[in-house]
Amino acid sequence: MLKLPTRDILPDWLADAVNLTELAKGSTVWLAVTGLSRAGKTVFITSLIHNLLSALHNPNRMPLLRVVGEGRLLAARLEGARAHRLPRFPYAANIETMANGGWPDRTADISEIGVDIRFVPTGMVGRMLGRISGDAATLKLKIVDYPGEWLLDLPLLSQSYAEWSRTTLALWQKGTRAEIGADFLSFIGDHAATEEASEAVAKQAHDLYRAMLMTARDKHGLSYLQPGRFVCPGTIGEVPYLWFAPLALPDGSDRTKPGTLGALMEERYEVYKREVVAEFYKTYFRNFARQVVLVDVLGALLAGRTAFEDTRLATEAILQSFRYGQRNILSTLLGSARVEKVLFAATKADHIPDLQRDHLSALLRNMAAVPALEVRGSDADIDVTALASVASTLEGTQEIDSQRVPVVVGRPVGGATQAKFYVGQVPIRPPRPEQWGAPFLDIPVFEPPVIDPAPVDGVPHINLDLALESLIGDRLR
Ligand SMILES: Nc1nc2c(ncn2[C@@H]2O[C@H](COP(=O)(O)OP(=O)(O)O)[C@@H](O)[C@H]2O)c(=O)[nH]1
Ligand SMILES: [Mg+2]
Repeated sequence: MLKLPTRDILPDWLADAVNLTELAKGSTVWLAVTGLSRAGKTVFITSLIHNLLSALHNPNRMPLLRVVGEGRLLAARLEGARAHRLPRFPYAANIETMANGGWPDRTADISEIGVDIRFVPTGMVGRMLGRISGDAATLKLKIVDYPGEWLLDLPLLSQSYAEWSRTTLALWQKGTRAEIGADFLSFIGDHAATEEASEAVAKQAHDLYRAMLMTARDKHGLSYLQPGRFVCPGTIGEVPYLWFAPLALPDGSDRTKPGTLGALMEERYEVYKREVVAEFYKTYFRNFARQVVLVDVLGALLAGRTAFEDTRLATEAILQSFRYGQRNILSTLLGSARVEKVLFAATKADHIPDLQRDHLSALLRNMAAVPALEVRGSDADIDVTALASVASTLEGTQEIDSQRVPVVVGRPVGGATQAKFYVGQVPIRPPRPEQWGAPFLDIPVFEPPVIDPAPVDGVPHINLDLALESLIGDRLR
């Protein structure tokens, strides 16, 4: 058996290129998939896995993932079920549902699934290694699905209960929110922070506050909703420390008096920050070196001004979890661990023709004010794209007012046949208030394409291979 040369006698180019031991033994990369509810996380992961498992049979499905396009993929298979810390992502059930023409069930918790990818490393290093070890490399890709709502809690960590209450109430006392929040606002109007602490009143305030958040999300399409666990609780269940809500605190006071309702709320708020928010960042987030944040930009545009503005706020807030600018709370929680790459992706891009997809990613970039490359400093490496995990339409053109315009061709849900749809124009900047008069887009819900549940043909998609290449391509060289 040949011995591997030790690192310090290797030529520089080789020593720099790769950690040989790691390459020979296989290594692991964590890819977290996040985004607000309905952004497309479940469909993204299901399609990604199905296409990876199918890539050997149908390399044309993922040509821009270089390990596939360059013919270096040897095998991709699901990691066996082991005793994992996190629940397993239900890939098999999901692909079955999609093959039957449906969309997967709604989920609101964290889950995990692994794919082992065996491949021939690129270039000289690979050929040399191949000779030395007779082995290909294996990358263990660990994919985690977690609710983007949880990232909306980052600002809480640097806010006292009084500060959080003031900011939150200021937001809910305006516009549409004030209408949605009428019951809650009137209840806390009757219960001052200074009144005597009462378990029952605290719970009632919490229930009204939470009901208000759910209505805002489900009936009005709002997404900038805090705390994130009130909307997506995950597995923590109904623990009493969750039973808090903001209260109107007298101006200038940052302390609550012991024994008051305010003090009870404050105590719970602080436990929530410590046990839930900080714990999430310390236990999980720090391992997710690569992350993709999915945003349903088209859905937000369709939902109108208030919902769009709210998605913009939420996306901006989510971005903060990937910025380490100054010494901030995040650096303290993550220690030396860093998120290396983040891709912000506008999903469901199959609803619009090819020419509009650049507009869609430009809009996402402008919405979230993703910093330009030059000013990023110590942030994660942030990129933006538009994609469709499942393409339910094809491209076409149609004559409108004696002009040929690009359209999408698909079968609307419940419709008998395919039809052409001119869906409108995607603006490249967040629309100004006066621009919301007429709707920007008119998009039907399309039937998903025909899908084979066996991992042979894969799922038609747009840019999924490119997205994966930008996220983990460097680990498959
Ligand atoms: N046409 C189309 N619809 C999609 C796509 N991805 C998601 N959807 C739709 O969006 C819904 C929500 O997606 P899902 O993955 O469950 O969102 P999650 O809550 O982020 O996990 C699905 O039920 C589909 O109707 C896509 O790539 N194309
Ligand atoms: Mg889901």
